[in-house]
Amino acid sequence: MINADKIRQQFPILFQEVNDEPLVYLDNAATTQKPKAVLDKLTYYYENDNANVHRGVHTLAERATKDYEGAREKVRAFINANETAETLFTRGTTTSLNWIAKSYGDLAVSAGDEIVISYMEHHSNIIPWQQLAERKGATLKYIEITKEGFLDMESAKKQITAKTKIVSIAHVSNVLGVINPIKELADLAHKHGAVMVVDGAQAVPHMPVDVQALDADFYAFSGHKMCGPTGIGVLYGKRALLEKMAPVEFGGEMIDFVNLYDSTWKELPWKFEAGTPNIAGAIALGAAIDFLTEIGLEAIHQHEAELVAYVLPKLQAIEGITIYGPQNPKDHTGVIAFNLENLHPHDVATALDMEGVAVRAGHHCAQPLLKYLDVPATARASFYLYNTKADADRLIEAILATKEFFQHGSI
Ligand code: C6P
Repeated sequence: MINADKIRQQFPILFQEVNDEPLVYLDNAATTQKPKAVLDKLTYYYENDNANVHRGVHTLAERATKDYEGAREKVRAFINANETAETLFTRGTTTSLNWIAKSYGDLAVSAGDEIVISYMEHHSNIIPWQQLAERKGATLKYIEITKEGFLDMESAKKQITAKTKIVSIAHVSNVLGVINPIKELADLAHKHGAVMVVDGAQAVPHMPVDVQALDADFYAFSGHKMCGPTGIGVLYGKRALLEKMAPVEFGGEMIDFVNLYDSTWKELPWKFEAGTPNIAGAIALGAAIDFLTEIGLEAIHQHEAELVAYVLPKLQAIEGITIYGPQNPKDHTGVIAFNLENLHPHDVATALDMEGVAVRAGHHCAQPLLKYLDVPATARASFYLYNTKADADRLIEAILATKEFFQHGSI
């Protein structure tokens, strides 16, 4: 059990008023807030250790390099990668997925091959594959979603065939709030000789993830959704695949020898990390990992499950509400997309903001999914470890007040 009231004390940003109301931050799927430990780490680094990594022999450069590579080891341990060579620092999930599609995609996909994704993917896990399919003359195929909001495994079995070279699926949907059966999908992909790519943006911050147990070939996630800074993320890849792949970017840091007309690359993981990396971001991500690990990912997962078990029935009881994804709290993560009858989600989000409650409204960068659900946009509340049942109550009260306002013109 975690004590969210105590944990939230470590997040200074949460203690402010928005529109004269205490802030309730429920937009964690977009980005999470940062604890003091992460903010302090950033300041400490810039005040004490700032230097470029891997090149200098002076003391600051050595300290920066030690902490940057130390952060990589923290990432490795956090997702249980086999070795640090398999954990590359990127700008975030989007960059990680683009690197896979460009580097592995160009290597492994030819005309007539198939790439399989699903209708519940984020644009970052759609467009790189569309581009790859176009470059190579390959076909992009979609796994269906069941009426209940789960990935349809019968459809997966039909779509993944001997022609499939890549399967790429979100571990957790940023709209439907479902956890997808990655190990089962990986087994299916491997049976047909395809690789399994996982978009872990909404999973790694919220539950224990073991890339080896999942047998994922590639796994992508972002630091800013797990209490770390923006501009830093991770691409995990199995060594055997990364070894074969060409770097996506070229320049300083990633080279071994540069001749006039050709060059050789450093070994993994550095061959992919061209230019000065986001050193402070990586080190602060390491601090975020320490912070989350100390609380415990299983405990965080349980806490969010408890919040969902508390808030989902209360939401479901609101007249005229539609909640997307599975209706049983035990099948739903802390990402809850909803609409109120006759109200535009942007109006709902604006009205909730007037009550101090921050939620997202829009297509959530998942336009094909919203089209599939036949809805132009939704509101979305998303919970994290510092949210409490009191926050859930404020959400419910604000939704009821919003309904009242739009029906009768006053709150
Ligand atoms: N989803 C949301 O509000 P980046 O922007 O690279 O850190 O993450 C992209 C991304 C990829 N996959 C999934 C499942 C995601 O949810 C996201 C980011 C945010 O839902 C911002 S659009």
